[in-house]
Amino acid sequence: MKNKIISFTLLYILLVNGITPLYASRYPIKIITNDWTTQIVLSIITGELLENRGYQIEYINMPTSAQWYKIGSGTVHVQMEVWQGTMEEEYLYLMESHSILDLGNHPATTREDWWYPEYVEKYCPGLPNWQALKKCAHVFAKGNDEQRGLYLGGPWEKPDSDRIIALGLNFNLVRVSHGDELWVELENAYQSEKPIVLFNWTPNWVELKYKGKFIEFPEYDAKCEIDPSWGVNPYSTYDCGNPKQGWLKKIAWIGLKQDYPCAVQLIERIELNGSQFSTLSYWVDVEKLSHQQAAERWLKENEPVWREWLRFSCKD
Ligand code: TMO
Repeated sequence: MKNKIISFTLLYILLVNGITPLYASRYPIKIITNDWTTQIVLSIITGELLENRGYQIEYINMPTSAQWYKIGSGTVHVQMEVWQGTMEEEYLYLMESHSILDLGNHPATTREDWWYPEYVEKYCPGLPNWQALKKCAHVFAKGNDEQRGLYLGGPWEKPDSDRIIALGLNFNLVRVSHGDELWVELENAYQSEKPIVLFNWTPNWVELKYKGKFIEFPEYDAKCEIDPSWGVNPYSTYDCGNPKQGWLKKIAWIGLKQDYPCAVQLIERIELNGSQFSTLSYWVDVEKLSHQQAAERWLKENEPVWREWLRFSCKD
């Protein structure tokens, strides 16, 4: 009888605790997709390569604002594009709390900031210097407020309304909810040479199609965002631009390394340069390929590149 109880107990322990973890550890790797082109296409490329190595993957779509807590707690696992200009603060916070891994930088220099097509200089002499915006805010006005300019922002930026106030700009901020909406407005303005100033970044398709420039705000400094006394406005933070030579990196939830060290190694090996990023977005935003089609085209045209990424021995 005693033996029976023991063996039942053993069986129970085995079933509940012994066998389950074996399967539980083979969870799908969850890759975050956000709301701009290259991030989505690169996520699909990454997913295809992980599948090629035998992993199950899932794409989880969310805005960047919702991702930090989730990647820090392991609800989602991989983010292929973290941009310094808009996301450094959250990245540093998660690194300091030891909840994510830095899986390396892409070999690309990035910039994210206010941008305008070159013809706008006719309407606002003195650009790209930000001081010029003080004199010609009205040129960018839209709707019934004829004095205040309109700045069209993306869903990712730093507190731009703080920057507008800190620098004494007579501008309203309007944010789109998906990156694609910026390009609709840009195309419309471009067709009729209307003044426009909007959020843009590099690498991106825009530089392959249009001439234009970033506004030169006061030079970025980490202190600008935490120390009011720093910079042109001694009472305010955010009185500067974003970094001009920003990084672009990949991150993962810290637990992924323990569960799937080889998958982590593969993600470390995946990297694109600036012109590859621009090209991916050109295929989608100008040539109108779907994200999936762009990922497939890239894989087809760059087989030696990704074969090399896959060439390492490691098995999870
Ligand atoms: C993060 N982004 C490239 C859209 O600025």
